[in-house]
Amino acid sequence: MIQRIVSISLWLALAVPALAEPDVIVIYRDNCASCHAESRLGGTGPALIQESLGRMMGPKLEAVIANGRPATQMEGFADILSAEEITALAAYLATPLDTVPGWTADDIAATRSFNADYKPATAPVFAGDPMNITLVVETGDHHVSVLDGDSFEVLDRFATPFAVHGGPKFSPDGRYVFVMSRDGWVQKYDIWSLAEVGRVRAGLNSRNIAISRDGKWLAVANYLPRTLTILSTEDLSIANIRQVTGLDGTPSRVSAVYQAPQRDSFVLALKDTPEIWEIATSPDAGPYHDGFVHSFEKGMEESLATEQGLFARRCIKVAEPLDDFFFTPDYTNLIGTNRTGDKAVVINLIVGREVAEFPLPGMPHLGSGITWLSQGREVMATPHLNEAVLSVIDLKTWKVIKQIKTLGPGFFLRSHDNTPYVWSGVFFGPNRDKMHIIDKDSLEIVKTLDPAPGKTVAHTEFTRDGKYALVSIWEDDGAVIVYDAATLKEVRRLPMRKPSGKYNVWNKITFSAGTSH
Ligand code: DHE
Repeated sequence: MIQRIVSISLWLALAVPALAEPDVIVIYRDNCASCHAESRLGGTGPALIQESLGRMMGPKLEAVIANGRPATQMEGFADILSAEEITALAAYLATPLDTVPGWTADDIAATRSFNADYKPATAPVFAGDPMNITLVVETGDHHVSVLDGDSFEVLDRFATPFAVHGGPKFSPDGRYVFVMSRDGWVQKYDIWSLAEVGRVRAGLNSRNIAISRDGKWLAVANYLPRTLTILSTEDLSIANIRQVTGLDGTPSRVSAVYQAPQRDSFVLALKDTPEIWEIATSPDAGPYHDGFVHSFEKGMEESLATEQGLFARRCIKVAEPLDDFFFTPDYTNLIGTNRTGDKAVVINLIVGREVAEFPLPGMPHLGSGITWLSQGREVMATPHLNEAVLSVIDLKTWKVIKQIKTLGPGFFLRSHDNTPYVWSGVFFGPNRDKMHIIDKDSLEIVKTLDPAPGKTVAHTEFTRDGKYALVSIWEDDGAVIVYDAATLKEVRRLPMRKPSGKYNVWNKITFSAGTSH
């Protein structure tokens, strides 16, 4: 009898395909879960469920698993998994979850927690200039270092939620900062007191945050669920949850949300529907001109609004979804691209429609764009994730006036009013250890720094006065290098765990032209 059971089991084992569901789940757990979470609801990487993957199913998904995804942390698995395993994994990811949890106002509220030891200071607890604090996001061990911008002393180092992405946002007075992680947590930190205030999970898979001009509201752009969550900055309570559904009824992911300070609004880049949304952060938002599709819905979500017109939505129709934005310094015009497209579209926010377009192939990364005056004309520059160039665009004529050839595709750009240079790192390829220094007038590379051969050198931030430039060695045993921004000589090297972005309070709250917002 026992022998018969063994033979049947053996037969079953041979008859069952090599990749039964439990095997695929093990492959998923071993290779994918550390970034995308065991639940598939996303962590450092996006949620791997039908709702998030959208059209990226079947062979497209297999190609991404095999070869990785340019410009992201997604590496290829072709050397680790067999073709059969990759196919099975893609099929597994296409299967719906038994239940996709919603993320309701109650769910969000249940995650809100506060630091019991927090005591708000009445003045900064450190001697340095609170406006010259620079935060360093250390993704190596999910911490933020609070750097004194004059002495470069680390005043505090606090733990953040898992996988912070995008720039932290400062309150207009520079006292508080809000940090967001890809899995939707928002953390509030008091710089004066050097202490966390509290945190809340505003989404399951989130993109970035924006703070309103008056500092009262914080918007969280979500991929999952398809919502924009607006929190009160005061106590992280929910002020509004906006379901993001296009005019044709298509639910859409929010690629990013931006503050348009002069307009008193949030502007949303939508990934799945050809619309741009503007959400009023004051009853006096605008200006607007006639001729746009404009709706002030008074649905259930709006019932939480405390003032008439607050959080009202304006919807601008565009020809195709635009998921990456850059704003002119006066926030009158928005330049948008579709990552898969080859042109940029200029949308005037007053009239609410397209006013120009120009060719811009090679996956420009407009979110990193910066502006400056070059020989009297206002220009913006953007790196490209797919091409070894920086495009420089005249903001009056909307013409690409120069493509500066670099040693590889870049990701971030930075400058400062008090420096004649733009700092542009090579982020991809064999030269990712190089940092180009570009003259703002001649638009030529005048020097290429190579401070840590073989290591990724990326992302620059300036001190408040523009005297020093801080550059990351983007490695787990990395560092922030402090350069004299005039002589381009290294003056300090501060050890850090995979430092990514760095954010100076003054440069951020004054919307310095040299920094992306
Ligand atoms: Fe980012 C900012 C989108 C991948 C590090 N990134 C932003 C912003 C957007 C964006 C819209 C501006 C938001 C803000 O600051 O409020 N990033 C995207 C993508 O669509 C992309 C290509 C794919 C993705 O997976 O989301 C992407 N980004 C990455 C990375 O792989 C990086 C290098 C590492 C990481 O942490 O994920 C990365 N992104 C950053 C950083 C900023 C950022 C450090 C803030 C830059 C700044 O100076 O303000």
